[in-house]
Amino acid sequence: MSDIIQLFQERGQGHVFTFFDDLNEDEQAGLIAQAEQIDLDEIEALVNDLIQTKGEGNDAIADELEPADFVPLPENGDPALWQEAVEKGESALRTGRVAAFTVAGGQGTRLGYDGPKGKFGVTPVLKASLFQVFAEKILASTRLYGPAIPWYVMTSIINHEATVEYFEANDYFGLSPEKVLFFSQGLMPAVDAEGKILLADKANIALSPDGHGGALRALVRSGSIREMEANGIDVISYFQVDNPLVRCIDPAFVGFHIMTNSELSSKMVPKAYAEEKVGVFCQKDGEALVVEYSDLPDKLATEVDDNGALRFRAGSIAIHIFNRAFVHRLGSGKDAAAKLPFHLAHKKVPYLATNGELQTPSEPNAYKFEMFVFDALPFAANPTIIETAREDDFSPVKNAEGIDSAQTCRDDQLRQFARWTAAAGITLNTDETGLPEISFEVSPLFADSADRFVERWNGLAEKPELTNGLVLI
Ligand code: UD2
Repeated sequence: MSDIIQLFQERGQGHVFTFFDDLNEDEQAGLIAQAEQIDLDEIEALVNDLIQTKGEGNDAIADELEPADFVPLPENGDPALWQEAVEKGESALRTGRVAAFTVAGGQGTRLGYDGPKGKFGVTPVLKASLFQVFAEKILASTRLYGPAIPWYVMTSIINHEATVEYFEANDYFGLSPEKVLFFSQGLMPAVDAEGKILLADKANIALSPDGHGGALRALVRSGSIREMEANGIDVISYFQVDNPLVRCIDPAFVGFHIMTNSELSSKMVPKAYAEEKVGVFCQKDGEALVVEYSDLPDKLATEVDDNGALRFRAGSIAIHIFNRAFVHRLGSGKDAAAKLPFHLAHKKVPYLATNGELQTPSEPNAYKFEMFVFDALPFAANPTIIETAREDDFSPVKNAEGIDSAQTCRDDQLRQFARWTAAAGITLNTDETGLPEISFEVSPLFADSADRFVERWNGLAEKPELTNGLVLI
């Protein structure tokens, strides 16, 4: 008997191999390979700590939380400091210290889109995909600053092949193929209430991605961190696949990160309303942390300060900069004191019962384990949080309809384009929210900021008429 089967039996997980003898050789090898990826000590500890002691803990935290400090926008703070940050950031970009990094391993269930979420078309006219928008923004920054900016894309077993094929089929959207680097994140098994690992079918364990926090381990395991070190990269600009408004490479943000000698920097926007589904930057015993919206007690989420503003208003929009050595420290697992915790999600997971029948539960029957990348914050030296303008950095596509949908994101892009044309002296007809009457598009390759738009527009020998369907490339 294979050692791994024996180990699983000794640890009370032998049922994973119930149908082993029914499998062909390839399937057997596949199942063994899946089992070998699972750290049974880790699963056992998680079952004990999270499932069997569920419901304890969290509330006590409420009294100890304070809002986190952040650097306000130049108009609310210190314009000279921001200017200094831009200069420092640009200099880091010119010397090739910066990489872009996208987490794209999620399932995108809420959007109801089949396939890698990054393929979803988001721009108003061309319906260019999320991946294309990011690629063009990175290309635009590369053209501006010189050295090609490498772009690391984290996928998962669910979408790795389809993602790579999509880039190949589209010539990497103008980027050098060797500068676009894909790696797959880790997986965790789903378990039942007793901690038994579930089978998806006779030959497969019910595995799912280990959360975006798995990015830190995966960056190390894939060799990406070593590669960055060899290439003199120490600044990792992190963003999620769902937000086409993000400034993938933002010199001011890079500059603040470097100036403060930060191991992990983050952007915040003031929350639009108390229930907004974003984590909140807080402080506890002098340490910065993000409290996820579902964990923030209502009392704190709705509390207002003397000016009537939400007291805990620093919303996390999942835009960060990591220091490379910091990722190495956390992702290698060598520093036992600096480990991302797992969070528990109670879900409906179809599974194969030991009698060989496939069960499709109508109620949550299983637990999944996920790490959140922002849980790295308390471990970081000199964490820096800067304010950003929501309209210039954040409009995610999460839902098929309503809030944070393709429609709201398209409108936010149009509002941004209309602000840019206004900066160049062309006033479009808009509604009271700034949404123009016409639908048009500015490719990041034409301009990716108001200033650059003005510069490019003024430089055009023949200026096109801004009409419905116009695309500026
Ligand atoms: C996330 C944040 C929330 C806020 C919001 C902003 C969490 C738990 N919450 O909410 O505080 O910042 O974003 O938009 O993160 N992903 C992977 N692998 C995984 C799981 C997710 O790559 O195993 C990626 C996924 O592809 C996406 C991103 O992580 O790019 C966000 O995941 P989500 O949709 O689960 O996060 P959400 O919207 O609940």
